[in-house]
Formats: sequence, C-alpha cells, structure tokens
Amino acid sequence: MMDSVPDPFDAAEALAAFGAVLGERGLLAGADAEPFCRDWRELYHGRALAVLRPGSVDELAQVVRLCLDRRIPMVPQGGNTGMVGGATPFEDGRQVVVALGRMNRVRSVDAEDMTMVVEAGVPWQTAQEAAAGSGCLLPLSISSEGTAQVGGILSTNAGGNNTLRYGNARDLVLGIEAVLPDGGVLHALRRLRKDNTGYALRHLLVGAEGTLGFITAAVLKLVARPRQTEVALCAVRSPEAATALFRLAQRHDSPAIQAFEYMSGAGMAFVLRHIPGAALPLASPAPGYVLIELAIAREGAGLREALEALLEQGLEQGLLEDAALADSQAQRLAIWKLREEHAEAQKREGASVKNDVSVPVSRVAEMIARASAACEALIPGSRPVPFGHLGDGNIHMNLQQPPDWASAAFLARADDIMHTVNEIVRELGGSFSAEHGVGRLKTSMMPEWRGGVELETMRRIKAALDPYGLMNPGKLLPG
Ligand code: 2HG
Ligand code: ZN
Repeated sequence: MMDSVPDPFDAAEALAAFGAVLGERGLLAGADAEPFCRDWRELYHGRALAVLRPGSVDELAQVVRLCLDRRIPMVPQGGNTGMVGGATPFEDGRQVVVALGRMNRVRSVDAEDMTMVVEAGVPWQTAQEAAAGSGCLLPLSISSEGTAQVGGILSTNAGGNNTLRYGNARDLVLGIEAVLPDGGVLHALRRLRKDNTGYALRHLLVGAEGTLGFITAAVLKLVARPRQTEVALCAVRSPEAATALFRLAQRHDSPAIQAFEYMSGAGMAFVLRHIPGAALPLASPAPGYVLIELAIAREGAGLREALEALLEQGLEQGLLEDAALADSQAQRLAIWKLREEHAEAQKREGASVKNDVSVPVSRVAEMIARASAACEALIPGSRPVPFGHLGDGNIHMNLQQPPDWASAAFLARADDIMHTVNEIVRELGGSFSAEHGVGRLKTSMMPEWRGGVELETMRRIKAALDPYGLMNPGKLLPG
C-alpha cells in the first residue's frame, strides 16, 4: 500500500494506472461510461471517474489494490438490472464502477455431483442453459435472468419465482471465490454439501450488496431437471382466495409446487396494454390471478391429473373462478410472460414506487388490503399494483402514479408511500426488503429496521474487512 494518499487527488494518474492493468478494452470513460452510471429504470443517475472492466481475478485484484492506495471508492456492477440503485455510482465523479461482465466463463458443470462453477459476469440464463445442457436445473428464476449476472444475483441474494421450492440465491451457494477490499483473493470454491469449518464466509458475501468485496465466481447447487412441468393461470376473486388456494395446493402436493405467483387485475391490465403479444387465456378479466406451476423429475407421474384435480377442488370450494392449463411449451411460456412482464409493463405505464416487502404468508391478504387502501388515501387516483411471490409471502406492493400526474411529482412522494406501506408491513411482522436488496433506495431505513446490536455488528464486520469504506459506500449501511 502507498505510504500516503496522493493529495490533491490526481485523476489522470489514477486512469493511467488502471489503463496499465486493464488495457483499452477494460477501461471506459466519458460517454462510454454513461450507461453504467444509471439504473435501468432511470431513477438514479451518477457519474464515475471510470468504468473498470477486469478480464480476470488477477486484474481485478490489481485494480482493487490501486483503488485502495488512492482511496477510490468502488461500485460493483453486474447486469445492472437491480431495483434499488445498488449498482449506480454517486454524482461526485470520484467513484469507479467495476463491471464484471468480462469475467463470464462457465468454468465447469458437474452432472454427477450436481454442481457448477460459474464466474460473476455470466448472465444467469447462460448459466441455466449450461446446466440444462448437462441434464440439470439451475433452479433460481427471475424475470431479468437474460441480463442479470451471477455476481449481482448472489450479491443481492435474489429470490424470484421458484424460491418456495429451492430457496433463494444463498441456498444455492456451496463455495465462493472473491476479491476482498484489500485485494486479497478468497479461494473457497469448495463443492461440499457438508463442510463445518468455521465461519461461512461465503454467506457474508452473499447478500452483502458489494459492500464487503467482489464475488468473482461461485459453486452453485443444481437439481434434477424436471421432466414434467404443468402450468395454470387461475382467475381469483381476491388475495384471500389466492392464499386459500395456496394452502389447498400445499395440502394437495406440496413438493411438486415450483411456483405460486399472485397478480392483481391492475397489473395484468398493464401487461395486456403494453406488452406486444400478451393475451389473457381466460374468458374474461378478473380482480386477481394466480399462476401455479407444478414440476417433477419423474416421468409419468400424473402431474397433469394432479393439477386438474387441484383446480377442480379449488373451483368447488369457490377459491377460483376460472382456469387455463397450458397444453404446450408455447402456452406455458405465454402464461409466464404475463407474469414476467409485470415490471416492464409498469415502467411503460409511467412512474411507480416499488415496495418489495414480505410478511408471513398468512398475512399477505391483509397486507395487500390495508396497504392498498392506505396508498389510495395518501394519493387519491394512484393505482396499487400488488403482485409477486405469494408462496414466499413476498409481494411487490407497488404503487402506480395517478394517470394525470407528472411522474416527477409522484416520485417526490416516494418516501411517504414507502413509509405508509412499511408501517403496515411492520405491524404484520414483515420485512421492508424481501428480495431486491437495500441498495441506495432503502439504506436510510436500516437504523429503524435493523438498528441496535444487529446494525452495529454489521458495521463491525464492514470495518474489519473494509476499514476505509471503499466498497460500495452509501449502500446498505448508512454513513
Ligand atoms: C418480479 O418479481 C421482480 O417480477 C420485479 O422482482 C418486481 O417490478 C417489481 O417490483
Ligand atoms: Zn419479484
């Protein structure tokens, strides 16, 4: 480490040092850096000294040391699909974005041990395809998987559509490789199912949102690829009915449930309005919808009959009004599209405030009812769009701007809206951040929600690993 930090800060010197390690391909500045300085929803706009794109662990370790010597803050970035501004630099132009997209090798897939080793910059879908190529399933599935990268998914401990069956990102990580804030490389790419040898450092890095170092590769757990998958879209009267249907499905065949997603009539209407090719496979629109997916590795397991029997019982008990079962892979994808395009459709409809919250499953319906009413009272004309992972108690309790408002005026109320929802979530024993992370959006909420010993312990861990506070400062832990 340099004895003293250069003062005044010499940007040209720093860029030359980065360039010497990374070459032209690995260093972006000016207009080329701009796409890395804003999030996909265009809510956050920052400026970066440069965008660094290392091509290997060694290059990354070298630039981390250069940043440490010069006290340059680093903002890790993967596919830049995050929802909470965690990968966007601040406005002062002193930070570097470190984008890991060039470290994009699937190092190996082991169908025998059911594991794979993937680098941080591999798009999740590419990893899924590599697993499928070996007859396995990489289970986690999220709407942005075509662009989101392994490093970002692990760093935010993403959840998604299959969490109720396979767990979230954390549950898939057996081993990890990382560059720590001092430039040291943590080599822990073990693929053991059992390994009780001290602190599980991998779990510190997973979900740390890039505040403790860079995940560069991971050993991920795979499962047997389902040979039979059945999907249905159901029309439901209310979130209560949807939750009761979930309970029925659990009693019916809990292990086969691969996804149980709720959508409101409002969200579905946005998808049908804005997404080309989206069509409702039901006779008429409904107040709410449930997407059920059952999957099983065994062939000839009668899964179709099991789903039909479940839906029949649901109909008899008045839990659903109508249902469409997919008869082909194309129909299956068409039903999933209605769910997966919710975020994009909301964006096209105008400004929205996202509340990625969770409550116990038994409280979901009450949360949706109370939060919707409170938001509509707070901003008359605003439109609640609750949807998401009902089986996990994780609902995106989003609020869409009133059609006749300017987007900026609505977004200026974001704090009020989030506070209104969060108060209800707190009363119901929930969390203000379920699967998207804390990022920049929710950092200021940490003391209120995770204060006292919990936050203090996080700060101590941070100080031990990153004493100069250079890793993604201002995100997750308030300054
Ligand atoms: C999803 O479940 C994502 O589709 C995005 O988590 C949720 O747009 C959102 O709020
Ligand atoms: Zn989600």
